[in-house]
Amino acid sequence: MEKLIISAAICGAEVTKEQNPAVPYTIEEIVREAKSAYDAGASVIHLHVRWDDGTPTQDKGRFQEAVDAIRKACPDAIIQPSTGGAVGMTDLERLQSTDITPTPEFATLDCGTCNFGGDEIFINTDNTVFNFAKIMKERGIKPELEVFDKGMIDIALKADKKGLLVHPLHFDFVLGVQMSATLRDLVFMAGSLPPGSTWTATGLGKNAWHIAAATISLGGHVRVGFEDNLYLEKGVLAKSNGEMVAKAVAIAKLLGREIATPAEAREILSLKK
Ligand code: KMH
Ligand code: ZN
Repeated sequence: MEKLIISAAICGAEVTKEQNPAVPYTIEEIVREAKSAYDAGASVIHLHVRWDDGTPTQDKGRFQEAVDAIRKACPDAIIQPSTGGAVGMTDLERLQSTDITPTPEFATLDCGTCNFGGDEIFINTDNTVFNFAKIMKERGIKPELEVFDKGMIDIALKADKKGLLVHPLHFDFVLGVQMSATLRDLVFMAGSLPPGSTWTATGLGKNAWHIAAATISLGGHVRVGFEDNLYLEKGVLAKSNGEMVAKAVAIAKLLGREIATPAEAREILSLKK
């Protein structure tokens, strides 16, 4: 089986220090969390940034500062800025994270509108998806196609039909937000991809660890981190993203799956660098 790429979603836009004091806001805290994940075996750092008071932002300068600082601490890590940002941000605001120097090799592309709980809606119309895909293709950025249900795979395939994506495609299944996170769901999503695609899966909250274990067994790649889950196990808050990456590494070891280095992850994902 292909080596396992572990992505660490270290910060997110929604989780707070009130929920887990280790959630990073400042640049120093973001670097601390990126390094803990990288040292534990993560090759991809999925990045959101915050102002020092925790407010989510897609500010280009803040992203530049965070990426430069992470790069110093984790020289070969694959840094994947979010273009999702936070609910309610405009498309232009969100795209700022792709406009830093050097141009990111990888970034997320959210492939549809999603119910985020309560009255929160994360809006990604077809035109938003196509426009983000076009800009990322022009800039030479590989999109990680974030899909929160099967319909979003279909929207990504519409973008592909328009020639807006470069093969092989890479997907991230975000399960447990608007779609449930059973093993049947996971197998259905993995079976719905075009041949040759690679995929990562993320289980939100209490879904994190059964989705990680099943994904490792199925040959997919795994995302863990504070953005998706704050607990190492039921009732035990994770002290760092590194602790969660270490748990994913331990599960992989039990199941006989080796961990990809950043260089190997770049090969598997066909990243340009
Ligand atoms: N924070 C969510 C609204 C992504 O990073 O691309 C969007 C999100 C997806 O987290
Ligand atoms: Zn994100």
